Amino acid sequence: MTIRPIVILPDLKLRLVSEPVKEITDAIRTLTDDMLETMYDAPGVGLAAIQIGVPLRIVTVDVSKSETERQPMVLINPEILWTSEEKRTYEEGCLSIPEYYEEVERPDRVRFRYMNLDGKIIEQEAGELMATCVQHEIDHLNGVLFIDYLSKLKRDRVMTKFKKAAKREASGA
Ligand code: K1U
Ligand code: ZN
Repeated sequence: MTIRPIVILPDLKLRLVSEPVKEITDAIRTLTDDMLETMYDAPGVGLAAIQIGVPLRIVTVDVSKSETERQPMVLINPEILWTSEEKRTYEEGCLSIPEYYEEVERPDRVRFRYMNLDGKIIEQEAGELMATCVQHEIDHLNGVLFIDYLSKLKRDRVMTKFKKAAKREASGA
């Protein structure tokens, strides 16, 4: 398993709409192993394939927050089927926007469908952090970032900060 570099804002790859996975191959299994390794190393509770530069509709999730009893999940071609009217607010972060956290309001509960690595289609309902995380990750598959839910002022501020950091990095300063 390999820890892969995480794509950071303002990289435009983060705005791509990822393609569905057509077949579960050894290459897909290696990719999902690497995604889990990268997610645990970060550390994060979720990761979308595009965050390591691969525009495929794959997400890894582990909301257990436990190093001893990990509960890794691999969601292939995940889709939201239903969202509750009730909303909840959670202070979100993003591995592609390091050290920036803001409260985001989203549906409190979701019902979603995905394929697992055995090719089985699974439907599941989730609340709490899992519901927030699944919505955040499926947004990544559609090129949407949590900062898109913030005011234009906050979004512009964070974009400017990360554009400046990328310029500094490119100039070697
Ligand atoms: O997709 C990502 O960028 C990962 C992101 C997912 C996420 C965070 C918060 C709410 C919903 C979804 C993260 O995992 S950021 C890191 C994080 O939240 C965390 C890391 C270690 C322990 C607990 C949380
Ligand atoms: Zn994210």
